[in-house]
Amino acid sequence: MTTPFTTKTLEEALTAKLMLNFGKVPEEATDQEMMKASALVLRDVMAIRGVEANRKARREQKKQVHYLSLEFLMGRSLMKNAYNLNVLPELKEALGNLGFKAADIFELEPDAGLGNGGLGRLAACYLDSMTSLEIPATGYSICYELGIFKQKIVEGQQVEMPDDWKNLGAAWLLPKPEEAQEVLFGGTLREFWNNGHLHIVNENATRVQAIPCDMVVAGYDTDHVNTLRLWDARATKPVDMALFSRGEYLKAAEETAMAATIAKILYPEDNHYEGKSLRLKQQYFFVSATVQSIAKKHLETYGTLKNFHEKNVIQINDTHPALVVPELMRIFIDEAGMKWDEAWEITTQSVAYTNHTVLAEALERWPQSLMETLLPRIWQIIQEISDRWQRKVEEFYHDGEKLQRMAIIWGGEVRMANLCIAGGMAVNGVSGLHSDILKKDVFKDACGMEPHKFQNVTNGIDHRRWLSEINPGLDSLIRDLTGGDDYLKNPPALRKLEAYADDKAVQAQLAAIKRENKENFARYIKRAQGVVLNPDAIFDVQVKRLHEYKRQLLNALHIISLYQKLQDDPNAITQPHTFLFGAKAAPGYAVAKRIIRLINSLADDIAHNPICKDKLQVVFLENYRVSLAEKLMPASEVSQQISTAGKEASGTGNMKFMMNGALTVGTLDGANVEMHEVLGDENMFLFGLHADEVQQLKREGYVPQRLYNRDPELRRCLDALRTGFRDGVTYEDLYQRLLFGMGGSAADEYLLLADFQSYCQAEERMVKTYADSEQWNRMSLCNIARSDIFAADRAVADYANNIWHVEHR
Ligand code: 26Q
Repeated sequence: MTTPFTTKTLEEALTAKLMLNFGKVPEEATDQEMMKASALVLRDVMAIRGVEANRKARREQKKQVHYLSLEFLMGRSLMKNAYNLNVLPELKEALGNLGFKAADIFELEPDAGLGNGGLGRLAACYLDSMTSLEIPATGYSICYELGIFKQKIVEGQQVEMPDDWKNLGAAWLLPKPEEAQEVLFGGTLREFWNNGHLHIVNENATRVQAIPCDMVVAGYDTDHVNTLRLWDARATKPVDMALFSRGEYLKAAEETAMAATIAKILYPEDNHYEGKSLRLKQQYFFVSATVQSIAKKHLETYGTLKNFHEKNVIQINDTHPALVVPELMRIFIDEAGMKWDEAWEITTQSVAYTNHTVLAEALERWPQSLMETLLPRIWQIIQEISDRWQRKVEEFYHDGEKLQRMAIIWGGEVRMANLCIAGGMAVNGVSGLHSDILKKDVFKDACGMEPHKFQNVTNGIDHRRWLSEINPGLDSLIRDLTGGDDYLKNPPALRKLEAYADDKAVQAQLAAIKRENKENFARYIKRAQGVVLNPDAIFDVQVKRLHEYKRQLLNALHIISLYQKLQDDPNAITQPHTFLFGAKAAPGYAVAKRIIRLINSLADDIAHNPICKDKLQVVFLENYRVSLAEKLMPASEVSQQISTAGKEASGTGNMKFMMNGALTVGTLDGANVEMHEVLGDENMFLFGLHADEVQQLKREGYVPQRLYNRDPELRRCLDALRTGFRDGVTYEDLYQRLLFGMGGSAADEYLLLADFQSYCQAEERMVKTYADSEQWNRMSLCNIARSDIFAADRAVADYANNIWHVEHR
């Protein structure tokens, strides 16, 4: 790779940028201005490479990957791009020479929080790997004005604040108004014959302009760059002012209103479907603009759409972009004049669908009435797809129940997952267990008919960001032990670490690195939240979106039981133990918010009880986000991955912890299964029911009250929810939910009580192991060494080889 800068040329570029953009010399510039100038300087380099990458793509006519996702949780880019461009040391030095502190400049950059959690962060990690593996790929999403809300904790409760990230974050974006697309909503269809062809036009539609705002991303150690294309919405300008003053006035106002709302905000529900019409507008807006822009580029290069599937593959991140299927059909038929069968052949060979959840409440089902009025032509096409699919299923199975389960339109709703299965060439789950559940359970019937479509690609994370960039101490140890930086492009090189598992000196180095990272994190949290963490304590961490199936409440119940033991016997805890939580709750998810409040009540009670001093501590980390995770992962020692088996599709936080040497306390769920396959029982702390046992217990009839009656320790914990804590708030509602269920949900839906004792024992084993630091560090090193299986480079190579059929580095 060519290095774009030396320290000196970087200093010159920064100085010139400050002058051009802000009319200032470095001495006068603020940190914010310097942050923007740094972004612009790197952006220029990447943009130039982008032009070359586009030229090359056209010349070589390689197949292009298009990754469509309603979410890209990019986080910060300055340090990441500098790292990938191989100029991070130069940038730090140049900033220093110009009188700035690099760390302060990096810290100023807002997270691009255009995602909720796992699914959005996965898209960001894959974009990095696709680029680093030199795959010609483009990501597509919406340029939300407001990303995932900022969380404040006020009197123990979550309060949401708007995340106005674009003030500073837009420095990375290149608007491309000349590549704008027009997206049509509503209107009435008019059909007419011309030259023996039936034409369909939409009249009186509400039109919205989609403007690309491109974020160029650099790959690691390559000149190749890719683009994340974020669509912004604008009203179409009324061209003719005379028309405007006559009948078009209302239409124009409607279009302005639509344009103003469509890219306004990211829906903050994670793993939960909300049937809001604005959400459907967002989905079609982004899908239509994307498909039009792909088709246009393809036509420019090849002059025909007949070979579209040979030169393009569209990967859809869950069902959220499912409308690509009818939209491709619309373009092939209405705009390119193809016949249905040919259009269908090309469409179904171009689209691949990744499923990310088996939770029934997260499966998208849109009311047909909404589709019909908002997207009349798309609705017609969906009906035709549905009819033909129904005939195919009927011919294959002759089974009414299967026909119902596999239907695309049923009971007045459009089932997006079934549309994706019918309209795509591949369906994949995101871990071995999850993909098995899809094949054997959720999509059993479809798999019986078209088994070739169903695959697994276990998730992965960007190990350059989540290890090398954020944990420099560990990075340098790995380089020392594995003979250089090979592992950055070749993750299996991490396995060489295993040779040192029993090496006392290496164990001590590893421990010292963790200790320093803990101290750094403690300093940060003191500054950010005013809380003092004890670096001698075990850092036992659960960070992820708040959801009942993820069982943060089980973690809290265990802490309550420890606390009660400590109250009975002040010597019950010898090893100081700090429990860290971080979680955002969807604003409308009342139970999730109550659980946040419970954790804060518990934390406050423990903080005020002198018997807990230097023994037990609970801290709720405010506003958990990508940039906080980057500080936390290197400092973590215990990773809590305790979802009810069968519910967490994969998890990716679990991988970040493992890569940074934390040991997992977890259930056999999601990618924890693969983790266990490489680590064995001896290198993690497994507990709880397995997925099949969960199903069996539910079938047999699960009665949590029996456990309550039988187990005094558990009973005492649960009773503490009713009594509450120092702040006088009672958690009777949570108690009721666990024992009796509420509002249609079963008692203890997620089997916390069933797994309680097993969980407590796993934590006990973990604490015992921690006392044996040799053993602990051996396990920790093993975890790091075998985390290569979770590198996004591996996952993306799997997609490239088995689904996309594209070459890669
Ligand atoms: C759908 C319709 C309307 C509004 C919102 C939504 C919506 C938004 C986000 C539905 C689901 C999501 C996010 C799901 C998600 O993050 N799933 C996680 O994906 C990860 C990456 O594969 C997995 O590791 C996690 O196990 C899975 O929970």
